Amino acid sequence: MTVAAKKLESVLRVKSEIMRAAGEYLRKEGFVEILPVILSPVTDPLHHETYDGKIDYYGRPYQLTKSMILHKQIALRTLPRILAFSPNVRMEPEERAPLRRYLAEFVQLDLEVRDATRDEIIAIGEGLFIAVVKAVLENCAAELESLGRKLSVPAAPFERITYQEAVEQFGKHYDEALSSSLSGPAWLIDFPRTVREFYDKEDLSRPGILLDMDLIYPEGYGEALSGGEREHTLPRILRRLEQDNIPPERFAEYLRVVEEGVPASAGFGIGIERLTRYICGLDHVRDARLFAKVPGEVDAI
Ligand code: ASN
Repeated sequence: MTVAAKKLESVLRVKSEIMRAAGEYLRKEGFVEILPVILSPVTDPLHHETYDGKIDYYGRPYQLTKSMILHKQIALRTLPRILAFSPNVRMEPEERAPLRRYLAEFVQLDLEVRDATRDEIIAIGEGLFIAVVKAVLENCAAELESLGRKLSVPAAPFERITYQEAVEQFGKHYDEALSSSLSGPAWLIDFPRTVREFYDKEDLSRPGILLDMDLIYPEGYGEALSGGEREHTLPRILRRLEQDNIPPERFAEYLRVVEEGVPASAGFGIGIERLTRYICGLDHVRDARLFAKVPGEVDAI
């Protein structure tokens, strides 16, 4: 076995443990795992441009899932707490490749909780992260050793920084500088409406500010997850679509269900390859999975 193959084996064993431990932690917290959606007439519009994965089916455009956010809200009509290991296809432009944390195909552990607040979902995120790090330290000591990775268990609650503070301190492209400045994972909260998608809930007592968050890894590894409380009423969602210049017809199927009623909720999605990259201390997210597709590269299998 080559050194590279041996390294990949260690990474994939750690990744398998991450997924096992995350599922176990969430099940103990009352979550039920649902199967992911791959194909739908609606998906996350995202705030940044990607090439659309469109498939024509009986003359109707279906899209490959960019994130399961809209389906998570709908699933909460049936179950109060859900998780899914959700494959996402985001055909990012080549300019993102140098950031070393984008893949055109990746998996996020997506979860959503009926009637939850952002504080409640942040506490679940901290518990999940700590449980995963502990499990890897306990069950993958040999793999971490062979990867030369030293990890410590962070203490909750994690530090919180507002978007405005991050921009004041590190500028608009705060990402890498903020992450490099941290000694442990930290929450970035209160994004402005103009930089996020329509489904993150606006704090009506602070118009223009959202009740959402990212988790940022330390050591320059950048963004770990995104989530927040959700807009769930038809008038609010229509208003947000209008503010984002998105024609409501684009989300007709979703809006029909919203009109029938979807519950208030909060949740997040944490990228499994990025989490594996951080835990294993890998230079590039491509080293955190088999069959990695880096934006701009066309020869991947
Ligand atoms: N999964 C994220 C969320 O729950 C959405 C995303 O990935 N864009 O908010």
